[in-house]
Amino acid sequence: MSALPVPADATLPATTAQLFIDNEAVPAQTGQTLPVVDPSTGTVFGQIARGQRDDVDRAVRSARRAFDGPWGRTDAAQRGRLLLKLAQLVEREREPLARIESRDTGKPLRQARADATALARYFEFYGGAADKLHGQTLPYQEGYTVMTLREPHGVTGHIVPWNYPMQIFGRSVGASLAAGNACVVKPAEDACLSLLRIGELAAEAGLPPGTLNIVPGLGAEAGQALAEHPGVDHLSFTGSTDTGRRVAQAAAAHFCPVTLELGGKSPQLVFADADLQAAMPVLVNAIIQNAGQTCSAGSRILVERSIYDATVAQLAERFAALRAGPASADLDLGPLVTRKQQQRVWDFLSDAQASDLRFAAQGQIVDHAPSEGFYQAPVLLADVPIEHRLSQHEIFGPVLIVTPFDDEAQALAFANGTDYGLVAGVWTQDGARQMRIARRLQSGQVFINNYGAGGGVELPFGGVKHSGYGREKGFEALYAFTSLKTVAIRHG
Ligand code: TXE
Repeated sequence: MSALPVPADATLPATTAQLFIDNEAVPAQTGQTLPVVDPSTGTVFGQIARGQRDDVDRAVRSARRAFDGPWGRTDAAQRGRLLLKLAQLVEREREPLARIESRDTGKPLRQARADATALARYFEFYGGAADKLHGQTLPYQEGYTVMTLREPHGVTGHIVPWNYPMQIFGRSVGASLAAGNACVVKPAEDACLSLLRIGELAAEAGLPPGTLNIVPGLGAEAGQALAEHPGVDHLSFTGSTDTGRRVAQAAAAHFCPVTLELGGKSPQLVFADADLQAAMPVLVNAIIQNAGQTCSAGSRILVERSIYDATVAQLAERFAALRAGPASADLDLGPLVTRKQQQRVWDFLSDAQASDLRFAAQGQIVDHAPSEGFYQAPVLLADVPIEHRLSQHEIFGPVLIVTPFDDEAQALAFANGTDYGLVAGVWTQDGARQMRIARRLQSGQVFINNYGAGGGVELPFGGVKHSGYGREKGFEALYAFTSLKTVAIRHG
């Protein structure tokens, strides 16, 4: 039986996607389900099993058996081969995976395709890295040999949000499996179909039963149960700051280490000497991609006053040309993921209106977009004071904030002046300033004269301050998924 309704096109009948445990599709123990909603139309097109505490427990036990059994005995080179095989299967299934994701999340098709490509690349990167992760020998006193061993934690839990299910799954599960852990994944209740299909592909690639288990369900039920489970040895969480705090508290009760990626209010600093022509499409894309529902969205632009009016005018021209519509129409933006997200963005925009902020430009929702879909036209807000709520909080929608600054010191103060610190962009031709600012920005990543570096599977990623802690992506992530053991031998 398939875990999935497999909605490879937009017209499939409603069926129920099950949990994926021990390489098998199984119903939730309560038999309960949750609706799957198409954000482009606002209609229900399927059901997913509603995993709860008992299901999470079953998945953790299954992962433990795999870790103590066949998976734990699989050597690093073979783990790498299996991940490379999984990468190939994801490539083979790129189009159906993209279509599932696009329907489930509302992403325009080409963005969903890019996510599937990135997922394959994560498995490829970590497949290649699996047998290159090792400890060291350390100089110590005469008569000793001391070494460190990098060992997997055991069972790792992964709480995945709905904005980039495939990419976030790839970066955390890929690294964890490469390091030798067995995984239990709790996808977001709003978007889990692609991940259930990937579970099946992992089984097809040859991962032993229990190595990768997927339990969809509500955050407060399955998510909380996973964070609290004493059998989980490491947790990766991507989502909101409030939920991240709850997850970290639950994990602390059993001393479980956590990696937290909690979003941001990422600034791009544009100085008067910037190459504006090169910057402009990047500035727009950084907030438009995935309808602004991106943890690293470039959601604030700080512009030196001498070029401020010209920059806002150029941005406004581009914003006015942007179009939002159904995911299948593959426009600049799809709908937001849920009615709840749409309401959240509306609340921020009502606040902007109440505060008399300047709406410098707005894109359009195309006429043929279904009226029940969760659409939001992109909005450009100019002259927004740094202390305003819209400058301080993550909106998670296609709303770009622009603020002028007078000098480098003020630019830095504004850039660092929120609770977040995930990503920053700096646009200037002045090499000394590039380095000065890169060092002083409170941010996990800094991009100079670019933004996001095309996704950067290889580039360590994570935040400071309320954006979280720990690093994902790149080789660095592998360290988080291992614990270091020191072995000291006295041989005289
Ligand atoms: O997030 P939650 P929501 C931000 C963004 C967005 C806001 C709210 O600003 O507008 O969060 O989104 C699971 N124990 N980001 O409500 O609640 C949940 O099921 C364990 C930023 O969707 O953080 C889902 O799988 N897990 C972000 C995941 O946590 C729990 C991505 C994220 O949900 C849980 C998403 C609990 N008690 C939202 N409660 C980013 N950093 O990219 C919920 N979950």
